[in-house]
Amino acid sequence: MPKMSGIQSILEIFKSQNVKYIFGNPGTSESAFMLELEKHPEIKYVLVLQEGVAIGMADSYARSTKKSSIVNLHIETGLANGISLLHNAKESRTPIIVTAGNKDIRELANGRTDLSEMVRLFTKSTAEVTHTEQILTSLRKAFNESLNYPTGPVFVGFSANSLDEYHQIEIPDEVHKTKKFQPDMNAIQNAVELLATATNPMILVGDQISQSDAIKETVQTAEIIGAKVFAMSFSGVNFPTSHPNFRGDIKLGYINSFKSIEKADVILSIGKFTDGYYMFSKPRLEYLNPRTKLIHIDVDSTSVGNTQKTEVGLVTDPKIGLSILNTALESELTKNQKEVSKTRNKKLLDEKNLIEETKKIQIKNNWSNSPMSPTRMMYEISKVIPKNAILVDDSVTSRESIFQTMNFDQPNTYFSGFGGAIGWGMGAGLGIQLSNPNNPVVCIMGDGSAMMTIQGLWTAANYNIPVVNIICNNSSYRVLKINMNYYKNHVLNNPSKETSKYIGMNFPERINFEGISNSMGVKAHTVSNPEKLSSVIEKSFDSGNPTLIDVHINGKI
Ligand SMILES: Cc1ncc(C[n+]2csc(CCOP(=O)(O)OP(=O)(O)O)c2C)c(N)n1
Ligand SMILES: [Mg+2]
Repeated sequence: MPKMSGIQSILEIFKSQNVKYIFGNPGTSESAFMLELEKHPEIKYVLVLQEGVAIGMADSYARSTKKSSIVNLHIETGLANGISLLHNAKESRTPIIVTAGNKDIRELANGRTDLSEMVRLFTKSTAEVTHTEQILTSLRKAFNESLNYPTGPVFVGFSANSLDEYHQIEIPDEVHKTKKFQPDMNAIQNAVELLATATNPMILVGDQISQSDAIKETVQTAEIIGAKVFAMSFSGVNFPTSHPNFRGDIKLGYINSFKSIEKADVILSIGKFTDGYYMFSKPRLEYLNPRTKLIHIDVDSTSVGNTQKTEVGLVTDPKIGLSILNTALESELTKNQKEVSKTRNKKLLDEKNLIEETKKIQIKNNWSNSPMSPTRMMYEISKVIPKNAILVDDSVTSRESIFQTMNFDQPNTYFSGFGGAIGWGMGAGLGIQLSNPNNPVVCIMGDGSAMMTIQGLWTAANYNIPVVNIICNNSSYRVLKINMNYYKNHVLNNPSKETSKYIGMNFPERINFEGISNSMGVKAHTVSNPEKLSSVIEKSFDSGNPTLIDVHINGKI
């Protein structure tokens, strides 16, 4: 067994796991990391100037490659800056391994912070290596736990002594995703019985579908049972948006979402039951109509049958579980039941055609608004976005217009953040571009969100990561205004004519993104005339360099 220092073995383990990038921002406690990295040209250190950018990059990189990504932050101070977006990674089950240096364990009583304790709430598991001999098992555990179901971020801290002291270590083989589990066949039978006799079945799709590559299986289920499909989350492509059965997003806990699903007699929910959107008092704790029977599929036994009344719980990988369910449905549905499903599918197709017509009318109605409407902005983008482009979406209230003008039918063509912390997009665009070097990447962000991690532009420029960044500049935190109105009208039940003053939700002057971007080395353009937008986008893609387009749009609510 070779003898090496702690930090030597950490980087040898990273190498054995085929780690290509470390996203980070160093401090003095990471000196050992930075020095040892000099001997590892196969691992590229990507410097960010704000920790949120590193987490955003690692989040999208891991989701796109379906492998654990590595972040290295500086002790408690750098870690604290990363925690906001680490919350998103925890919510979206992203396999990130966050590492940090810590003080020597002998300083336990001399002001050494318990980093594990600090990040516990935002990770799947945490560990602090206090002795060199703990490195192998702690990192093996980190790769395994981050990558195996339910996937998620983990933290490993390293005391200074553990990095410098020597030990004997056998470098491990690469860790692979191993635990894909089959469903309980009795539960499958119960699900088949419920779905076969349902008169108004619906499906709620969640992000575990894109994570498990289960789009095809979900589409099959929807078609076999003739179900309307809603996305309770859509941070990856969980269902083809142009499919006749797909009806877009719902936000569980909100009145309109309840109205969309209250008539379902059976709901098949796939992935984590998505909550967290509703932030007011008087929440609806049960999302479904009490008469609706719920079948819930997820990879996490603690999420199935958890807060919601559940008729059938299926703890399984959705790809495997749905494929078994589909075979059973195909063989057990009667001829008559199949006919009924077909009729429902036909009705859903007619409805979808009408919806598509309405979308076209809405685009026309918003055509010549000044300032430009978000709908016109997205229409102009849709005209010129390359066929093989990947769209990274952190556009907040402009998202609706993205889905009004574009479809996402193929896996890995669309990514958005999930979990609520703004600032995800700026790093996420870079992470998607690094993991997909041959695809054009366009990253659409709200002005508020972009400003949270605007330092990402420096990283784009310095590593020449050619993302086309597009800002929805509405000079406001528009979503907060919409939510303020909801609060007044539906929570306080006080729909007075007098509008709120929206304190803390307006930027009196439009932020000068062109100036900020140019100052960090990313060539930028400001566009307020919609006629000019598509040609600026085309030129940006053609440049092969990172660019920023600041689009001045209407923030009216
Ligand atoms: C880190 C963090 N700080 C604050 C918030 C509260 N917040 C949620 S959305 C939002 C504004 C988003 O504005 P913008 O990106 O401009 O999108 P718009 O609503 O204008 O479409 C804010 C401040 C948050 N979610 N996360
Ligand atoms: Mg805004």
